[in-house]
Amino acid sequence: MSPKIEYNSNKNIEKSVLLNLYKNMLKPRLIEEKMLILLRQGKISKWFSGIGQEAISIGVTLALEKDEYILPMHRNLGVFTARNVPLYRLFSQWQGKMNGFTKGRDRSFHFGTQEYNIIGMISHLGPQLGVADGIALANTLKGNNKVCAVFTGDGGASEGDFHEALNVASVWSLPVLFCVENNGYGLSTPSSEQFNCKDIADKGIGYGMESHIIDGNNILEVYSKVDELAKSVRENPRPILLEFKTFRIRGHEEASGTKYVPQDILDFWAAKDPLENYQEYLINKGILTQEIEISYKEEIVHEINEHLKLAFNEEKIVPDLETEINDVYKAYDYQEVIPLSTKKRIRFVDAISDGLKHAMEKHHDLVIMGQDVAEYGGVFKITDGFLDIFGRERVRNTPICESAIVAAGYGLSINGMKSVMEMQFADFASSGFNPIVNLLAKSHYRWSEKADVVIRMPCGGGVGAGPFHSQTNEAWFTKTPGLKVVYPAFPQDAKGLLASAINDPNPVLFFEHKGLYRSIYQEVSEGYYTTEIGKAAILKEGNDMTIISYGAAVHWVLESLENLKDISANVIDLRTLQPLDVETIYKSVKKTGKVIVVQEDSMFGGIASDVSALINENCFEYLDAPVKRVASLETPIPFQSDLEQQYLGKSTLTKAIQDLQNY
Ligand SMILES: Cc1ncc(C[n+]2csc(CCOP(=O)(O)OP(=O)(O)O)c2C)c(N)n1
Repeated sequence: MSPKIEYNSNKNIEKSVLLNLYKNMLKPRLIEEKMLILLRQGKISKWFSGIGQEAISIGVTLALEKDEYILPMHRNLGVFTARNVPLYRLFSQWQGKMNGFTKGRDRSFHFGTQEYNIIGMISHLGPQLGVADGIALANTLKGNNKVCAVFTGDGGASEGDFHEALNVASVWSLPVLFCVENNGYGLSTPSSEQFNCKDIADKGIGYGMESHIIDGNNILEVYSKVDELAKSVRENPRPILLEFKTFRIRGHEEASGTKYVPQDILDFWAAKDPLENYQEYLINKGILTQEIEISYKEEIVHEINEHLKLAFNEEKIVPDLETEINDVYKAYDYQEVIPLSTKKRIRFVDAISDGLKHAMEKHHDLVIMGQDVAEYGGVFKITDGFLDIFGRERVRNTPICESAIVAAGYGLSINGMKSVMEMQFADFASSGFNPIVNLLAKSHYRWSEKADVVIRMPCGGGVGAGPFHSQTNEAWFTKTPGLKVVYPAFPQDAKGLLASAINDPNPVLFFEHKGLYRSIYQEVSEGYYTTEIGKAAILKEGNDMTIISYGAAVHWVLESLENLKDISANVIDLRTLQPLDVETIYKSVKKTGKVIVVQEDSMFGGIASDVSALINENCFEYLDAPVKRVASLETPIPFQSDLEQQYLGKSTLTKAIQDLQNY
């Protein structure tokens, strides 16, 4: 039988390399064959087969240097085996055991390992591509001439994340190989229902990006083409789109089968099996002998069996509550930098700008990314003049690609750098929501990897900006374990808390109320200092009641109390919403016995509700009245000023305080 794949024998590849490619392809195939048996025996739960696609994983991985990052997907077992990840660790990972990579917290290939420079996927497929942008950006800024490869499928390539990541990579000339495995189907959906151009490679034109079509079943073509392109990208950094034509010969996952795939297509691709064809080729060339074949198989099967034994013999994980809770955030030793005594009266907006500038001076690996942040200085002028001081590499205008930029921030973090992303308006975080709540928030818990990213969130109403430029959407994020949420009300706090947020290796959403930017002044300490995250401030001492608030609503409270001189309230500014300073809250409530929690956001599901519930659960015996919440209407926030004033909870606050006093 002769191979159904044309191998170009002109390629001058050494015999040892030819055999190495074969052995490397054989390994994932033999592992998979074993896994399919274990699946039938009910010993593993789910399997996404990459049989028939091994040439792509192996060719790409072996063409890259070992310290170059690869971001694989769910069918790229070969990436892991070609990087020599110990098999028992993979088997433990799939069985949810401790020797895996996620302490049993995530399954299959949903993990990364810095040791092997492999960054695994989250289920959402597309965000992976933006992470590669960030990793590549860090490589570029370090000037290390490294390339990075990221995988996706023909299905994943339909996601907005694909568009955003390619667009950003092209605009920034990032050294990324975007590897699309076009295997004909995304679950049951054929490529013809997934996209409407002839080849996925055609999409490169739209991004101004070089692209190539490669026979993904031909290991020699994959390896030599990727090797050639990787060398070229190291010399001349740029993104390249690679479409690997291949086929998913088994079901999406083992349980789902392939009934929806016409038999003639399956037969066609079965004949183009990358391993069998290459084996034939090597035998015909006299390079692969029966002896070598047997020795490879014996060695690999022995390794599989030994490592399986290790994994099966490993104890099941015993849940430990404290470990689970503690691993949500990366442990971090807060370093207090005490403020200087010299102060200057400045606005809220100036304090944030000043804090950010000091952080840029302190951290040479800190990058600012955001729309219009460079020459224009950002729409609120926070980064005005930064470009001249810190240069274009560190103060980066971004395309309108929120999702890719959040993901890129994560990629920068993975590759050892820090970033602050300016969300132009907090409202637009909805366009970057997935990477915030799934990539950044869950990273440390899932695979012990930090997400050293701060997202600045200019937010809030009272400025006549309508439903899409006025929301205060902190509750979208406080509910997601793994994020820290900071929300200052005063310039001195804003400056110190921003410095701390940037020092903290965990992802921080930093809310800045735009109504405060130019209306609130304070004597603010000069120079660099930090303010601890997670500590509330007591603004007024009093005994009649506790009033708890944060952000602009703190100023509503102070204003109301100006007109209620006979009421002595203990006023707490939370400053941080996640983690919440419950000690300060409980201490005050136990002293006063009455509480109002005030938020600018609409009522249901907000911070006030949770603070109220915590007080009820923990301080019930001390309460002399029901906990009162003051918040805005259960409508979107309207534009016209009278409507907006009616919407905002501010107008109901004074009466609420009086009612509680009289209760
Ligand atoms: C955002 C998102 N939507 C839907 C899914 C469910 N899903 C998982 S894999 C998959 C098909 C992916 O197809 P493709 O990218 O072509 O990769 P393949 O499985 O063919 O290798 C789908 C629909 C998901 N994981 N994430």
